[in-house]
Amino acid sequence: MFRQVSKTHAVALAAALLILLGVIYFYLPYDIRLCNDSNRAVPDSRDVEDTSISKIMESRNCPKNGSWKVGELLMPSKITYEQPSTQQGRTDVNSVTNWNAPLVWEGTFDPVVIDSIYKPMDPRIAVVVFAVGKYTRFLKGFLESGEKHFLVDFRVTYFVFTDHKDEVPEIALGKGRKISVITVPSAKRWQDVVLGRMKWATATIDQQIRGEADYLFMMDIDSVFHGRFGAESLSRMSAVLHRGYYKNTHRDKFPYERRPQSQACIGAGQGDYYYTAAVWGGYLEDMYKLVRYCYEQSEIDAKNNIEAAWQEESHLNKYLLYNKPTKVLSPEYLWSDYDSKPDDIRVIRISQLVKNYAEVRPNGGHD
Ligand code: UD2
Repeated sequence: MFRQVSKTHAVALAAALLILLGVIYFYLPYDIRLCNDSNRAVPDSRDVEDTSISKIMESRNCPKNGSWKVGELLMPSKITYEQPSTQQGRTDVNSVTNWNAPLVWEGTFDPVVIDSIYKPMDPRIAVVVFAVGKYTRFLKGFLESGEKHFLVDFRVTYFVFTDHKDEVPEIALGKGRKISVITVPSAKRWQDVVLGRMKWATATIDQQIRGEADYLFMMDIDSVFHGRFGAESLSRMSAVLHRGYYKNTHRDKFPYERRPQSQACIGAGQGDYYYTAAVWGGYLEDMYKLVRYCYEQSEIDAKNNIEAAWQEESHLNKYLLYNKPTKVLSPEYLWSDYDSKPDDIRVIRISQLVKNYAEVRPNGGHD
């Protein structure tokens, strides 16, 4: 009898213990369950979307079955870098927007810190450039200088859209970097190339790039890199201040589209900054949404017999007024050989070339 009771008790006790262990396990912080590296905070995969970056990051040191939030700023231990200061920094320029996004200038970030955060993520970066008609002449300079300065040591694919496949030069590329050539038709008007970029990019992101990249940049081809254009430029949506309007220009003087008939219209008294359409980038899906938006809005305009003053740049500015960029890049991220360098531009990272518009464009003409 005694033996029977104790056996029943033992079974009940074991069951209770098991339940208790189960409860403790369930309520244990998720990072303790998955990862022994106490330097890392591993996000709770229960509220995390499964994205390609999170898949890449899973394969890093830590959890095999966890996932990571895109945009997290994880840093490996044992990196040495200068202590950041709350008192010292750039005082000649504003380095934060009024929606609290970083405004990136030389001196506002430590490349050692930035690289140690982003390089282990090993994101795939797509760069979409168009070289239609005579613009193929700019490919060599852009690509060669990109290999020296653009997200060096990152996986980069340059998607070159061109009507002259045979004019895409052979370039020595770094490890993990490639060129993918996409054929597009020639155009009679430069405006059609500029706007056509939105149409072709929308279709190609949808059909091809989506499976091959985590971040995407849209860039003008007639530019050359001169300095580091690194991971400090990466964010969900990064837009570059147009060099011509970044200081001392009242927003009512920005070259926004002003005609109410256009979808891109921005009224007086509105607007934050004037962004260039020559360099913009972000997470692939956010960029897809924006590129498609520019395409669709310009199509609506075309049906209404209107073309926005600065084509896709006008639609881009309209979108970014209501969907604020998560990083604003200073004009270091697109300067121009037309202008001399003012003191607040400490580094020219990429610069638009001087070109003979009448000679290089199919229908000639300046802006
Ligand atoms: C400005 C913007 C540009 C766009 C355009 C809209 C700057 C630095 N750039 O450029 O982003 O918003 O205005 O009007 O502010 N292209 C060709 N073949 C052509 C014509 C253009 O491939 O025949 C491509 C090429 O990649 C070029 C880009 O379109 O870099 C922009 O054209 P652009 O350089 O002629 O226009 P631009 O300098 O006025």
